[in-house]
Amino acid sequence: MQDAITAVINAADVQGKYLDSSAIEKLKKYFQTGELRVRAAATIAANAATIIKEAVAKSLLYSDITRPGGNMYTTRRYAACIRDLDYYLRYATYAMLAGDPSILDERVLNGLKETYNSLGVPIGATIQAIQAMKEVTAGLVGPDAGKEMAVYFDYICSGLS
Ligand SMILES: CCC1=C(C)/C(=C/C2=NC(=C\c3[nH]c(/C=C4\NC(=O)[C@H](C)[C@H]4CC)c(C)c3CCC(=O)O)/C(CCC(=O)O)=C2C)NC1=O
Repeated sequence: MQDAITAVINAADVQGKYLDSSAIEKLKKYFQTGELRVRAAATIAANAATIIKEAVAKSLLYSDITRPGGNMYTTRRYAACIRDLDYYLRYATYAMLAGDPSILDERVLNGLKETYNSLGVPIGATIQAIQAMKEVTAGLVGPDAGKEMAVYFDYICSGLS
């Protein structure tokens, strides 16, 4: 896993150089938004179950997916879906704190699309649910932190599509 600081340092180290002005600018931006990130992470942690519930209500409930024949039908599959959304929310929050998406590649997206395809989990509907989590989260943490979280929700969606 990488974060905004190690990303900048590793890039400089590869060239054997001190940080240039664009690297310094990246670090400045990261430190300036530090408190915002920590506050958002605390709010998300305290409201995770609500975020997921509202996102599911907005995107998946009462659709064909939750009816017989749908991939969320049966309690076991419904629970697996909710659990997956909880993974996405938690890992997006980690990535937002780190200011870097590498943890998503390593722990979430690696092999995920293949798993979904082999189990018949609908990727379009999953993306809709993640987009709904993005909206609900932004409503809760405010526009600035919401924008920051959006980067990582979108990263998961493009990794799935
Ligand atoms: C931390 C990283 C990580 C991820 C991301 C992960 C995902 C993941 N989701 C799975 C299943 C699943 N995922 C879903 C999800 C959904 N079905 C829908 O219709 C909805 C659109 C959607 C929810 C938004 C469902 C229903 C299953 C069970 C499918 C089945 O067994 O038939 C499986 C197969 C094994 C299992 O059932 O546990 C994995 C590996 N596991 C991990 O360890």
